[in-house]
Parts: sequence; structure tokens; C-alpha cells
Amino acid sequence: MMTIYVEANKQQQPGFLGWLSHRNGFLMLHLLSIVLLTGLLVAVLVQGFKSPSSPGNEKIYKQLMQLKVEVDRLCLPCSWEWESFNGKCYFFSKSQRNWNDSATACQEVEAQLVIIDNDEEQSFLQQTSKKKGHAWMGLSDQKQEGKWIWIDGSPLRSFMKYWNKGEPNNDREEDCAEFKDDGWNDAPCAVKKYWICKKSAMSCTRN
Ligand code: 2F8
Ligand code: CA
Repeated sequence: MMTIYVEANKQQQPGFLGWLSHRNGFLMLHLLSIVLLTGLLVAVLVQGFKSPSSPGNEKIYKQLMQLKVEVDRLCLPCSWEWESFNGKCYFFSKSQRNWNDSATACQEVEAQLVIIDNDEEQSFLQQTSKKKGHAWMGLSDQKQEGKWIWIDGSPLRSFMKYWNKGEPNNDREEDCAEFKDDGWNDAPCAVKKYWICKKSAMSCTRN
């Protein structure tokens, strides 16, 4: 019975025209209308972006420009989980590492174990690490005992005032500097502590 039905069908609708039955034709028309409408919509949008000449387009254009201003304002100067301060970004670690591994961790995120440039920055970092825990900074005298240099090779200069009272005391070989309580302490570089990375903030003034 089945074979007879198929054969009969073949005879009634031969080749391509057979395939284009009433149902398929309807589907084709439906698809065609979607394609045409999409084309029309794209053409209208392209025209709208090209020239805000007609009043309707002008309104859409103004709204788009306003939207752009607002999106630009959302620009974050620092990545997620970094803190912004005076044009720089700071990462306060949540885990602990020795001094060398802390320096490497900062390099891996295109930053540097923090170097302090001014009193305001020192105050911000000291207060924050007082809340978060003792943290390594990019300062050590590993190369020459008593000669404190920043991780970029620059000398300590005027910041000696930030050592805690009686520090640096090199107690049982302490060659790396940390933020501790209200000032700095020298501690053994192999001890695991939190660390702070610093990098420049991203500019948000693009057009
Ligand atoms: O009292 C200051 C003294 O405190 C600790 O030693 C008991 C510190 N040691 C470590 O952080 C490992 C010293 O560096 C510090 O001088
Ligand atoms: Ca010390």
C-alpha cells in the first residue's frame, strides 16, 4: 500500500515544481518577506547614521550621541578588583607570598610591586594595608645590606621618615620592606605576606 502511495505522489508532482507545493511556496514567501524587511531596516539605520538630516533621524542621532557620552562616562580607570587613587591603580592581594614571588605576581599582571612616589600615596597605602593586613612593597636591601632601593633600581631618598620606630633593624636578616601598622618594617624576604601592585590607570578621555 505504501509503495503505491509514493508512486502516485511522484506522478502528481514531478521535479522542482512538485517540490514547490502550496505549503513550501508559503514558507518561501514568508522567508522572502523577512529578508526584505531586514534589508529595509538596515538601510534605514545606515541612512540614519550617515546624516541626521530629517527630524526623526536627528532625534535618533541625538539619543545615540547621548548614549555614547553616558557609556564613555562608565569607563573604569582600573580593572575589576583594583583600586583607583590619583591616576594609579593598586591591587591589594588576598593571598600571601614571599617578596620575590610577590614581585613576580605583579609583573604577571603588567604592574610592579608598589613604589611610593609621594606622601599622599604613602598615607593611602598605609591606611589600606592597616585594614587588609601587612603587605610587601617594592623596596629591599637584598643587594647590599643597609642600602635600600626600590624595585626599579631608584634609591629610597627622603622616605626614611616612614620606618616604624627602631626600624629597619635587620632582625635575624631582614631585607624586604612591608607596610606594618602605622609605618614600614623590614622583614625576612622569605616570609609570606600580602602584597600590593601598582600600575597606571587607563585614560577615559577618548572620543
Ligand atoms: O618589634 C618589631 C619587630 O617585630 C617582629 O619581630 C618580633 C618583626 N619580625 C617579623 O615580621 C618576622 C621584626 O621585623 C620587627 O622589627
Ligand atoms: Ca624589622
